[in-house]
Amino acid sequence: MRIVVLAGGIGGARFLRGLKQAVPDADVTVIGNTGDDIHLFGLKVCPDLDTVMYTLGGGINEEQGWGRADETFHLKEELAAYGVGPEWFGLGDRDFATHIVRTQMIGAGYPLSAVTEALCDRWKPGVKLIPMSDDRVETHVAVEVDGERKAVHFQEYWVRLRASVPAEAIVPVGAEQAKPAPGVLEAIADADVILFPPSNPVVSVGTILAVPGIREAIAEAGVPVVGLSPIVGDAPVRGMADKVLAAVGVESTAAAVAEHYGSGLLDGWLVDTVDAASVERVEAAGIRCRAVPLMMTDLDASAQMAREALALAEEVR
Ligand code: GDP
Ligand code: FO1
Ligand code: CA
Repeated sequence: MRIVVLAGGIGGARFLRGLKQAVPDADVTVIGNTGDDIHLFGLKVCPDLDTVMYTLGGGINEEQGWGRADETFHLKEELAAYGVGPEWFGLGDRDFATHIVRTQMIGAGYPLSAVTEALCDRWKPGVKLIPMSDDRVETHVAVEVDGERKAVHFQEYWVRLRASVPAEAIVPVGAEQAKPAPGVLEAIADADVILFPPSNPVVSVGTILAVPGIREAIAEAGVPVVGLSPIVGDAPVRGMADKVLAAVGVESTAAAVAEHYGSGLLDGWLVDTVDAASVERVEAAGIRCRAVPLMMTDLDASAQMAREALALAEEVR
């Protein structure tokens, strides 16, 4: 079975780990969000690609959900001693090596997709991980700080400002000009099923869908497209999805997120059992819906979610 998954960071990575346990023989292609990417200290950092790679490859900091296990921060401390920041972004020593290798290869002329493949040669995530695009796309957030409206990088909004200022607009800068990376459209066209994990619908899956051609390819693939809600009990399980959903005019409920994707894209949608009352509303929007446990408390729970998603895909096929 060929499965394509559009993934952000933590939500996508944890779901993928469950999917691999549920269907170990499946051929899984992950289209990763690169809108969170940031250039720091002359290095290119790809948080969502790395979160998927480290999580599936066994190198992730499990408690945090991002960054490396067993990490130290000597390099960051030394940079700070020179007065070189930003100090608000926590890059660890082990993680730095990934960004150095990536930046060196890009400097040598390799596209991000080839670099990602090379990094995955070490981590062996057991999936084919492809960035959504080799072209630079950077999510910016329009915020108002001290009465002044300005655009900040998504990482600055989330990590430095902790999403504490109202987000007024989300702009995936560069997306309109970006091309899907090699293999993205081919994987979608060859897929037996396409899954949206419980990733952020705006700044993860939304950014991937903003790359011209990807949304169209999914809609035209002619195979079941099934998503899992990242919103449980009218709130994100973690992160700032409620804030960025508000910025695009979508309420923070499992049903509203399904409607936001729409029946032109989604065939099936899973909501958590606490949101069972919203099943009717989602089905009224033309999307088959089931309520099942959606908390990824451990690997078995994530695997069961993956099985439910694949079962719903068979129902709508
Ligand atoms: P990020 O890039 O690290 O923010 O990760 P993603 O975009 O892949 O996923 C973020 C989303 O995952 C957030 O909106 C969370 O609400 C959602 N999420 C995290 N853990 C869980 C979980 O256990 N269950 C569900 N249903 N959603 C989750
Ligand atoms: N998240 C934080 O909350 N604080 C950090 O200092 C931080 C550093 C960081 C470094 C590398 C990396 O791959 C991820 C990192 N993250 C950090 C997570 C990242 O900002 C977010 O998980 C996603 O980009 C949000 O979608
Ligand atoms: Ca992300």
